[in-house]
Amino acid sequence: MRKLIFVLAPLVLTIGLLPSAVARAAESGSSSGSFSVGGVAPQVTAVQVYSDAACTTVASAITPQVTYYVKVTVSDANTLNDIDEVKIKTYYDATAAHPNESTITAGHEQNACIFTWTKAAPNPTWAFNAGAGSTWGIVAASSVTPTLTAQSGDWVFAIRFGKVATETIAPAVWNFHARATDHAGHSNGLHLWDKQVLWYGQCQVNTPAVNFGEVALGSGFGASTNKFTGVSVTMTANGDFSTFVKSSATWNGSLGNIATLDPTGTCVNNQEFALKAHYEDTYGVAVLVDTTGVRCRDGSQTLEAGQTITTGTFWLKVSTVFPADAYTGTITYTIVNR
Ligand SMILES: [Ca+2]
Ligand SMILES: [Ca+2]
Repeated sequence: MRKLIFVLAPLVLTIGLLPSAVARAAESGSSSGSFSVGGVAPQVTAVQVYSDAACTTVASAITPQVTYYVKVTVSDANTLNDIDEVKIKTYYDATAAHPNESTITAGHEQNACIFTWTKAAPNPTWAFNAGAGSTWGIVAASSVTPTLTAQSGDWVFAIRFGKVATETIAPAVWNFHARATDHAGHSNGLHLWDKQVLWYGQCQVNTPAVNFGEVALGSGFGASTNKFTGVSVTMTANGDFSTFVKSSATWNGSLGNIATLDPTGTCVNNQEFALKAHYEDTYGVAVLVDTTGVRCRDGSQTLEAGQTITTGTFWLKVSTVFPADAYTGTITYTIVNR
């Protein structure tokens, strides 16, 4: 009897396991698999300024108001979808000391601009900060965002320097810096040194007509004779400049007569006239106007608002013989690099 008991015990155990085995075969099962990767910093591997949209011609000198293309090559092992912001700083460096970009915290119309691409749905945004400067620009339609599913690609910023971005005179330079920042706040940047900015100037005449009225034959020059004052001119420049003034060689009468400018100011011949000009209504130092341009005022770098002179003055002299007529011509101001 003791033997039987010994054998039965394993049998009972076996039977007892069977219902459990049948139930397990009817189930579907799954387990979750998972792993994580850390956010890694992007890398800015190249930054350069080009004069063409295809980014084939490197620009070493920049003319304000002309569009240039800054290409920034970025890689991120988390793919470019991880990039939240790409920022370009460009800044004036009077001594080519190459200060770190971290010293540039704000834009300034003469000395710095910060261009920013920001990831956004449905489209990214392109913006610039030049302080009070409004003539700087970024052309969103000409700027390029790379394929964001890629691991690396090129951002192209189509930018314009402002009108008064300081002209570089050696040793001065302009520097660039590009920085990419990802979603985790990791960032990386790269400097680009020693670009030039060329002279830029603009002269706007705010007084549409200089009308001396009816003048006596043979009259002028004199401090109070045939005088027109209050001419307003606004000059905007990113460096030293001179303003020149000139006249058309002939002024045409409404009846078909011709008046001819005499740049010597003597007006000894019939139908000659002459002009003197001074920007501050000081007759004693007024200059004789010619047809090619005489220098009438020097200035230096302005803000974007420009320097407005409202005291421009002209004096007219006419010869003693003139057909009665109303003569009109053109007085032109030009601004040049000084
Ligand atoms: Ca990343
Ligand atoms: Ca100069």
